[in-house]
Amino acid sequence: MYWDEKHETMRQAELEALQLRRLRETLTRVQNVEFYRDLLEREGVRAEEIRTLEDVRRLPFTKKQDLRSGYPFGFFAVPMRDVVRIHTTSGTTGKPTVVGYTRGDLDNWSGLIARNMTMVGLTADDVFQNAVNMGMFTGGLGFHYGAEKIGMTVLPAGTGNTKRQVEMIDDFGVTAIHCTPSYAMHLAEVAEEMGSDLASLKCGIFGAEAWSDATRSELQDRLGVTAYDSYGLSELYGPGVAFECPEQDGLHIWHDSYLVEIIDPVTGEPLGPGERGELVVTPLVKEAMPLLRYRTGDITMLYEDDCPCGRTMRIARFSGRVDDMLIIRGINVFPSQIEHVLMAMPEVGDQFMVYVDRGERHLDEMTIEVEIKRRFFSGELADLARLQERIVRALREALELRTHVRLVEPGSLPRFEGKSKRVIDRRGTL
Ligand code: DLL
Repeated sequence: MYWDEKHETMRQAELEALQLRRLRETLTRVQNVEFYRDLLEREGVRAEEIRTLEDVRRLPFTKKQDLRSGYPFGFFAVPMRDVVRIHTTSGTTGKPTVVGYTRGDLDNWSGLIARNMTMVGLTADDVFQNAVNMGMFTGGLGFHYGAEKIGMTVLPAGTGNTKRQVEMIDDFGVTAIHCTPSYAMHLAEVAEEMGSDLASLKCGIFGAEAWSDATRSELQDRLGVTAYDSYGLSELYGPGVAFECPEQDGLHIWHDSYLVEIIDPVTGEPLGPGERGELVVTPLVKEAMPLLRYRTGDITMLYEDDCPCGRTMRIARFSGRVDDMLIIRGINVFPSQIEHVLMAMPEVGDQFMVYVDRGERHLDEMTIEVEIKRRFFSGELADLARLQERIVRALREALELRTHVRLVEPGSLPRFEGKSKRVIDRRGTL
């Protein structure tokens, strides 16, 4: 099922012509932003020189720090009276990144989300619970207007009050839910405690943070849904950049609206299909805040082949962020690798926390607290010791690193309503 069949299945030549036209329009729009006027002049790049899609590589990158330096409205390319909405990122340090939208942007954005939800079979007959923060976070209003565009019955539930969320699913016959994968785990736990099997639910849309295939299996089993991965970032409108189809094998990125490159994060050189690197995106239809070659910091790769669903471009599920990478005694560790190992073990519960400390002799030490499922936790001490040793071994194989593992009681680690914060690095500044 298509929302916008023409754009979703465009063949190469036609697509490239559209991308190039839109890239050139974007180059005109960025001329209204002082930062870009100066940058392009400094780099000696003139818009007229961009004649093919490959020429995009002649343009400079835009980084998150650049956007911060323009706080609050320095990257707006239209007068404020044309900006009809503002969202911000949840920056944990310093000022957030500010994103502006024109009326045209809001229409484009909700159209992209409508594509996603139509792709997985949702229609005006569905009842949709939107269980993410409805405020400055783009996930809330982004999905709200996309779902309304399709004509779904929308519950702007927000986060928190999880028992009430479970009751709403049951009482209102909710068929589709949107939340972060960490909140979905918590919702499953509360529904089980309440004795609800969430019978009406069939579709789960989870995103805003990385989650593994093992977590997907668990969520599908416990919530009784088909779980789809949803990717986006505020700087590129928000959610709606890439989304899984019923094949659940890679995410479709809407390439009529986003020009995609994968680069080596260190050298900035382009990487080909099948090679993992940093996703760089030039949005092609953004009006209020056009960007050139935005470095997302997210790690993925292009698929080589088309999808059996008929849609073209696909990228792999995300394996982490360039800046999430922990360097422990010289070894690169992504939190997603830890999640992958833990979620594959049947005794392990839903939650874990990672602590990194500078230990004796200035060596980095990684300690992982792991919740164990109740039926295993009450077992013999010797069994627990064996389980702990097994986890240490599995982690050592995956990470090539010896870690400390502490098994903890079910329910004792923090739960997250929005994005999870599972890594606490206590080494101080390096
Ligand atoms: O998280 C937008 C969003 C809302 C996406 C709801 C999906 C669903 P930001 O708060 O700006 O925007 O955070 C963007 O979150 O650069 C990734 O690092 C991470 N992220 C988002 N979706 C995924 C995903 C929203 N599916 C940052 N897998 C991005 C892995 C994700 N990481």
